[in-house]
Amino acid sequence: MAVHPKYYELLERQEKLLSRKNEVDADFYNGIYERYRYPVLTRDHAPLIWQYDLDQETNPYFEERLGINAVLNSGAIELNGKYYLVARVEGNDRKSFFAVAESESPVDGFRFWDYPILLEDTCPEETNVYDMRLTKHEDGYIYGVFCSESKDASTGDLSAAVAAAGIVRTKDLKTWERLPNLKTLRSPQQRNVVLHPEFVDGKYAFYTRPMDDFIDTGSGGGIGFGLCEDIRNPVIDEEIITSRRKYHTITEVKNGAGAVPIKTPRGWIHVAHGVRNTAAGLRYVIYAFATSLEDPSRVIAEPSGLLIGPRSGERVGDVSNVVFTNGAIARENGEVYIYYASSDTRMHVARTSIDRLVDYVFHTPEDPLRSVECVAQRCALVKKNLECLEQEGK
Ligand code: M1P
Repeated sequence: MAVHPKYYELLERQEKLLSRKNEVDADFYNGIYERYRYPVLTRDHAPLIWQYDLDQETNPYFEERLGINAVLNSGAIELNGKYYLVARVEGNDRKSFFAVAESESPVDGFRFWDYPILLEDTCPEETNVYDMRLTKHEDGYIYGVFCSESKDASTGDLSAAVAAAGIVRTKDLKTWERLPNLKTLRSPQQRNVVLHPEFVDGKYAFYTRPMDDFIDTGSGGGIGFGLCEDIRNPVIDEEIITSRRKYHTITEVKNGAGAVPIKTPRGWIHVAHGVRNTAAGLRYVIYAFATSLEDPSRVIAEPSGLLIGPRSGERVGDVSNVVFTNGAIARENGEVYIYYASSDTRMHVARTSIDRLVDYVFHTPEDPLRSVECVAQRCALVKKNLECLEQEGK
């Protein structure tokens, strides 16, 4: 066996990308967070050994054998001072899988480990897996909760599918134990399920997203919350709704939990996604809300509108006009990194802090839900500002 010389050429080119330093995008300001100029993971970050047969004899034209189409919705975690993204990698065959990318820095330098994660094959009907949320739970495990998708065999519709929440756990991101999929007795389908990091009333607590159907949430009123006694036999009987979908807002069509909630002195801060319909199709944005420390299902603050929307090149990709998050890292020093994918194609990072997020969530006005009241809200701000400027003599 001899390695094809083209491999070394491509490797050198990829190395330039992997070692590129990221920088804050100076063209963007909102005071709440900084955006970074370059994506942190793209399909071009995928190891060449995942895609090419390097052997010159069996691959004389050095053709891609198993291409990678996109790297998107990644869970995120800090462990022993390093940063890890468990990315959703989508092959050219449309199947997604999980792979760990590691870095010394939260904003650049992410490199995939040699092997993607090979999950235990415990669900013969499962066709696809994606969007893992990583929870460092107080029971000592790191849990990965993801969407486990199967064909809906009960109909003749070839596209019909069923979404459920798959669960794995690990201590080192290397060895993964698969647990049974979560059963929600009152909701036929589930996606965007997130495990809360602490026990609630001595039980495992999940944010859910009850759905009647694979795409439409139907009667599912928003982000749900339910308790489960035994994580090795995970069943949720009752789900209550925490962050509700609302008419003529960014969550009108659907919403879903995103990153694992971040604990702050004022409450749990959630970064989630909201979906509305437009003439150009569904538009996904990221929004935030807070729930009570005493009762993490009770919303105590919900600022109006979106926190992160797709911008410039982020707007275009496999599923355009989408930003989606399922991972954030809150560091001990108060910095927070929100990892988000744009247009189901690539991964980005935004930097903020606990203090700034708390200020944003608790001091941004709520959506009064009607134009006339929104204008009144804005006029009150203008009036205050004009008075402020007048006092300064400007
Ligand atoms: O294509 C946008 C997103 O669509 C789904 O989100 P939701 O369940 O809220 O519709 C997810 O499949 C997600 O992976 C995807 O990014």
